[in-house]
Amino acid sequence: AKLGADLRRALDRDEFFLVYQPVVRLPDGCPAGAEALVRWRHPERGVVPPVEFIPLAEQTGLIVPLGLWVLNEACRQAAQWLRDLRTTGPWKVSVNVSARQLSEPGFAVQVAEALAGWLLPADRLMIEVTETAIFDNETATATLRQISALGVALALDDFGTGHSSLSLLRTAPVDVLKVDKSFVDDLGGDNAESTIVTATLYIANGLRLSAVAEGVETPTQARRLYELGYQLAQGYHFAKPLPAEEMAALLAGAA
Ligand code: G
Ligand code: G
Ligand code: NA
Ligand code: MN
Repeated sequence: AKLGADLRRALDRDEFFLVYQPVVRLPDGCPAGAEALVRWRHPERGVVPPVEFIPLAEQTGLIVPLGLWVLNEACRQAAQWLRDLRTTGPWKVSVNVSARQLSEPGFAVQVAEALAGWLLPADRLMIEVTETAIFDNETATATLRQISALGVALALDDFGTGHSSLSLLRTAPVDVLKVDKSFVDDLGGDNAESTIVTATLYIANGLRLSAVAEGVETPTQARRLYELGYQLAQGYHFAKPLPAEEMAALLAGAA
């Protein structure tokens, strides 16, 4: 209960911040993007990980104002990188959005306002949603179509672990499949996970989508993914979520 009360005050007290995990191109290791991940600097507990407060924020509805803050902070940061770094690389910044936010009728307008307010070109932003967040949710799917029409990319996060992955590819404006870490963990050998990782890339290629392998922790996994034809990956093997300045340094060196 205490944590819930603290969480309600945390936005006003400016206790949240974002870290950024690079998405890298497997052939050359260059950053192709950065996933924004929220952190909470609690005055007594120190940094609280999102697994401890995102579910709470979802239950209480606080995820709506918190998510709006995350969206704006990520757009602000991306626009600043674009001005400061003068990189020509086609990197995007991605933001995780939960079901509750997508069900808010004004969400697509808030995305448009964030882009306009921070002068960020729409093609620099990606929204990450889980299959479960949009499954059987007409409002969410309609919202995603509006966001997609702005030119913002859409990634299906934790792909393969939610509801109805394949039928969503027919109805939702998806651009990127993010293959869940649980499949990448067990990559190698003659098992279901390897088949699923291979099949996901086949589907992505056939539908002209990008595929990102998530949670890559070892050089062996990275090599296997590359051999399978994966172009993009993310995980501790490449980099953990980084402070904004460290992410900026990586983007500055990107071709
Ligand atoms: O970052 P890890 O960094 O511990 O994130 C744990 C979980 O919290 C993941 O499922 C991630 O998608 C989710 N998460 C991290 N940041 C955000 C955010 O800004 N919004 C939402 N809705 N989820 C987030
Ligand atoms: O659900 P989502 O894919 O947004 O979750 C991202 C979460 O995964 C974050 O908590 C991030 O810190 C974590 N993460 C990213 N790469 C790795 C990795 O290689 N190993 C592990 N264990 N977690 C990772
Ligand atoms: Na994500
Ligand atoms: Mn994921």
